[in-house]
Amino acid sequence: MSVEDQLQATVDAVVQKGKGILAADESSPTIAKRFKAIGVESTEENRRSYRSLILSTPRLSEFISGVILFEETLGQHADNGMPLSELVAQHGIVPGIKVDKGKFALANAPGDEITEGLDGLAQRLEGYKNQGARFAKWRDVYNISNATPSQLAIEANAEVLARYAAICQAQGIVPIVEPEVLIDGDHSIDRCAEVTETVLHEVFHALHRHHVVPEHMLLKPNMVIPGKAHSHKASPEEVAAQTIRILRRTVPAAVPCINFLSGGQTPQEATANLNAMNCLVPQPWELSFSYGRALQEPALQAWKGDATNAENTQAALYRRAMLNGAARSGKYSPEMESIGA
Ligand code: 5MM
Repeated sequence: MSVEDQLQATVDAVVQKGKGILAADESSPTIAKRFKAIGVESTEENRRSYRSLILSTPRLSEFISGVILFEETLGQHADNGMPLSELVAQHGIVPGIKVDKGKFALANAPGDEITEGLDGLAQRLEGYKNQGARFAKWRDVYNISNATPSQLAIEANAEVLARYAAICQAQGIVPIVEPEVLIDGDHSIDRCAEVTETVLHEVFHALHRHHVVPEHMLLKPNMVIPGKAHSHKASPEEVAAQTIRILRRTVPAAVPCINFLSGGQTPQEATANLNAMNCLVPQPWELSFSYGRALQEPALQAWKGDATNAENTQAALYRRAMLNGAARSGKYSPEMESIGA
């Protein structure tokens, strides 16, 4: 199969009506934080056992078409001895891999960060592909304050994101491009809109400069929402209107799907906001999810590191995936939250 055909086949498999992506690619410090909140030690075996449990959730593929894994997970095995990436693929879910190496302070830009991991990326991708990964993910972050993000940070991050995406496509790996404007702070929804618009403009200019094919990538942006500490809480309709306004100004119609991150919203908020967007007039792209916390939080709470909670853990994940599957076509309602809970 040609590289183009490989990319198209992966896009077709991941972008499906009523389905989205499960982000299970927490790096070691992040998963340690999530486990600490439920009183579980982050050992290699606990991480394997938790991920084996959620990835074996029966019928998960009804609402999940792709899963993003962390490098360690790609090399781990399920309880039945099968490599986790194989288990996922056997369930009809496409395995993907987080390939960035995390964020670091950006020199000469106080308060800004830059994501690293480009060195040796092409070689690493070859290995990940042999282990079953068909798409990749790279996350850039932007902190909002009076002075940040600086133009320097916006340009530097866009450049690495575009280089990453170009390298992925050359290897037949579909890149998920994730520029995340963080929810932390007391900024207004208008300020989030302004920063998100500037960031996305810069990202798509860089992608164009690096000849990234928009049909063969997925965008994973933040929604346009007020900062967590802001006095005003936006309704799903307001979030939907502001987010779509910014995306229509910045994202080419050729991009097949926009898979939002949840970014610290509660699971219910993330579902309601996605639903509100899918209630608006049809957009040029599909609007879906690639949630980490908003899909996994109830499952982690149900699990608490105890194998006897396995069934409830899988039920909690399945339920959240189902509600987001409904939000994918504007068919979710808050009343559905109490059904079967
Ligand atoms: C699941 O977490 C991913 C990896 O994050 P770290 O590098 O901080 O460990 C993260 O990129 C995630 O995929 C996105 O932030 C979306 O997850 P949320 O929880 O924001 O939906």
